[in-house]
Amino acid sequence: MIRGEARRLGFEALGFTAPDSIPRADGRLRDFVARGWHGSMDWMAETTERRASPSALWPEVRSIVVLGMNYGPASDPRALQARADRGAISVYARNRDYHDVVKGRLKELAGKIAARSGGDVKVFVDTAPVMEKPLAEAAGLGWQGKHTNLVSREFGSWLFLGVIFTTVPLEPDEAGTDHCGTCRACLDACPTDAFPAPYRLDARRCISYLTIENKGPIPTEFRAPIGNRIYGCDDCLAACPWNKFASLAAEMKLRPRADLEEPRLAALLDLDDAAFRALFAGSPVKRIGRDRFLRNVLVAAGNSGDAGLAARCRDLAADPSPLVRGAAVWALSRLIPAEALRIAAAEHLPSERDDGVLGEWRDALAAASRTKGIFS
Ligand code: B12
Ligand code: SF4
Ligand code: SF4
Repeated sequence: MIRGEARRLGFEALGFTAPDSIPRADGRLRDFVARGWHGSMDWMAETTERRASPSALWPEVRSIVVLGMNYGPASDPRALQARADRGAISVYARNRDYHDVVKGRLKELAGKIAARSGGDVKVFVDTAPVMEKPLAEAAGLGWQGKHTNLVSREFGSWLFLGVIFTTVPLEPDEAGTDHCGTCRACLDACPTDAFPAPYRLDARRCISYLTIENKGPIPTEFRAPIGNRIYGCDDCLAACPWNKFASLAAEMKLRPRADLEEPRLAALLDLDDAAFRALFAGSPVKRIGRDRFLRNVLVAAGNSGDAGLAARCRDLAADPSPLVRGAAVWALSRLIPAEALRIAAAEHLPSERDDGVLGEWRDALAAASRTKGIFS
């Protein structure tokens, strides 16, 4: 019944596992947090015990159903990186928020399980303290590849995961086995060198973390490697050879919206709060808010080499948000000659407050004088 209903609801992958099936996750999660690789995601450190053990989260749980929904793209998302005037939004965020899509279906399936068995159920997708990837491996959906995400022989890197905990006893499936072999394509593909070792990720260096979770300025060392990625990153996922078996997302809500496939940076730089909310209504991008999004777009503008974007960057150097102003200064410093930067500084610096943006100006002017020799 569960397999049939799951398929009907659009879950292409499904497996069953037991609550004690991920004994190594606890030590590995603790090690990840102890090294500080979670960065500012404090919720990971605060929930370690419950996160690593389903029974600590819910002592009554007897079985875990893990589900996967395919969001495969039509083509390699990395192709967009060649178009510097466009912003690259990662595949998962080009239409409706998967949390809403997957959670609604999980609730429906869980309701059927509860009605049929009389047992209790709880559903989770992404935001709860549950380690979805090791559970998915234990339930036989695939294996955690060297890029740390779940790889499926049928869907490659492109599965969203969702989980149902239940008090109902259900026979576990066999765990997935590792098929990475000697491949290291994902490790070599990472633009910011975020893998300290195979199967291990330092989130602080990952573009997904830097552009989505990180609330402050993007550290300078990562701005150039970010290129035109303005929300998340797909490079390690897209590099995986197992994607040759992947297929296009069947769920229409997970196929890209035409206007989010290759949006123009010039148009995105014009977004005010109301326009941002309207453009990203129902999208996961909305979660980071206009200021963080504009910070990302400005980094891409700085990497574009397009001096035509400089006028808008100059306006944004006077934006009410210090996060936006700081990123605008960096973008300007990459788009206009040193002399013009000095003139812009003379215009903006007198009204600048000491909230980090002065430092951005100082660094930008110092870099300009070094590379272009105007102050020497
Ligand atoms: C925190 C988080 C992030 C963080 C940290 C990512 C990470 N790898 O930990 C950031 C913001 C960087 C992130 C980015 C992304 N995320 Co995310 N994220 C999560 C979240 C909420 C928790 C993950 C977690 O527990 N991390 C803690 C670490 C310790 O756990 P782990 O990754 O499983 O680590 C394992 C390995 O390191 C391994 N390991 C450690 N040491 C060793 C040693 C050896 C020898 C071996 C073999 C293994 C090994 O064991 C660990 C435990 O299993 C999950 C949802 C959830 N609740 O599970 C989504 C989730 C993992 N994210 C997801 C997605 C789609 C992404 C992005 C692709 C989004 C994007 N396009 O930008 C990127 C991918 C980046 C990447 N390469 O991982 C999906 C992945 C689906 C899948 N098929 O796997 C999830 C499951 C959400 C969902 N419900 O679909 N994410
Ligand atoms: S998502 Fe991008 S930045 Fe993050 S680990 Fe993968 S390739 Fe590196
Ligand atoms: S790219 Fe290669 S190493 Fe990375 S997850 Fe895929 S098969 Fe494994």
